[in-house]
Amino acid sequence: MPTPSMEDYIEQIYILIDTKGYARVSDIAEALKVHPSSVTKMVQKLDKDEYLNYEKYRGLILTQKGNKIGERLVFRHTLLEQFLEIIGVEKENIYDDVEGIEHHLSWNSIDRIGDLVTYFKDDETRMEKLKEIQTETKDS
Ligand SMILES: [Mn+2]
Repeated sequence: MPTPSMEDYIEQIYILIDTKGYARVSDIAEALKVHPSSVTKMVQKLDKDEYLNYEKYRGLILTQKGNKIGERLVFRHTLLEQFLEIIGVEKENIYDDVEGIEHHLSWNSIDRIGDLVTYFKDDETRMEKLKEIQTETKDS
């Protein structure tokens, strides 16, 4: 299993490749707000653990294993954003809160949160009922 830090890298690399077609060390450093030398170090570790293939002057590609995990990490992040939005968390807090909790939940918890998100998305009246409660408790 990748560590929380490895997960952050795999997630960002997956997003970069998905949106730009490639992930450069400098882009990863910028996305994660870390020094490029830290990226190089981590990328070498991820290469060793077979999440990606890295060649210094040719860039990097995710292996099948890295790609599969990247996809799940992005799914998890998006799901948790939806969850926090449903329970009424202020928009400005959502991204940072997800970054803070996403590595610390079991896949079991993620799946059950997924059920809850589905429950509210399936039926607009459920969402409205919850919103009523949120409005009542907002300033208490
Ligand atoms: Mn994330």
